Amino acid sequence: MRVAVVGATGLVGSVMLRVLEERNFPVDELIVAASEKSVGKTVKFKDAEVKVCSVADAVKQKPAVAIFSAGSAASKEWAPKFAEVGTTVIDNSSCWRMYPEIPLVVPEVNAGVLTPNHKIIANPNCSTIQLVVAINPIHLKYRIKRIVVSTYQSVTGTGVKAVNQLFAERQGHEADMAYPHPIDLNCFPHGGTFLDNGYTTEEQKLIDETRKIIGDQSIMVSPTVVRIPVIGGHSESVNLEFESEFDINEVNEILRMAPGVVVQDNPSTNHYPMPRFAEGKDDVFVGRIRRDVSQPRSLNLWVVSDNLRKGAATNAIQIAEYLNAKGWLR
Ligand code: 11C
Repeated sequence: MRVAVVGATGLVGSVMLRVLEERNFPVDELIVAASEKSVGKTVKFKDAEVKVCSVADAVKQKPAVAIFSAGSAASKEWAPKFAEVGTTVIDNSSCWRMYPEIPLVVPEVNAGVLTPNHKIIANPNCSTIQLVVAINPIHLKYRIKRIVVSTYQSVTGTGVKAVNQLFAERQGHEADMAYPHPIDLNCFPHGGTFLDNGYTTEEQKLIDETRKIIGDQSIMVSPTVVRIPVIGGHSESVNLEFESEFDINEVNEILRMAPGVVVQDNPSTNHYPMPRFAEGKDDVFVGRIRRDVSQPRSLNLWVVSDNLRKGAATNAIQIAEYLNAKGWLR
């Protein structure tokens, strides 16, 4: 299969190449595209050096699938051009996510919405992906009424400039600032940009994308996004209020059986999810599973995942795997 990765030289793009290789996705020919300033550079894939081409050249080669992580502006301009030549686009930007006709997919939750006619498919925001993988299996049993979620997000979610800022500050060097404040030895309740309603774009995505993926607009979501000086993954403190009473043992069992979820929950051995452990892995780790002691029908969870893998590259490639298994990529 001819596969294009658009934005292959970025943080997520390079993880996409690694995940394609690791999962043995059937790539017969890899097209690596990026912005003009990267054209002519090479990237490594399966022991070969692959030359970066322009996005326009990638369209001309009519790949079966193009996996995008090049930002919203590039997705807006180029995804329709790929779709026109018959390529299926899986787009990691926020550009298409809330269009009603564009599926927003986390395969463990809603792969069933996909059809062979969908030529642009949106990959959700990282913090939403790990949230819905963890909560949807419990929702199917007890119906979630309200979610209160506070995130502790890795600087890798912002990109390489933010990673460089963190390490420059740590080493006492002058930092090129990705954030309005120092991030080392600090944290701030600010992800994305502020909206008129007082929430940030990252928080609004948690509301809108969660409802769309789970397919229930009545679920109430109260999010706070916090950036912390961590690189391995995003963590989330999640409080769920259900419509019906639940059995905590059954919740544990549901989570242990849930696809894509690994339960790490043993307080007696200090065993709980952490970004240092989640880094480089494809699962969503769930722990601190306990009743909310302040009100009935409510549960607390701690959810951690590598935002560059399940939160971005791995989820996109799992969508491609699903389409390929259906015979829809050609
Ligand atoms: C962050 N979640 O950690 C973001 C990065 O909409 O895909 C990804 C933004 C997006 O800042």
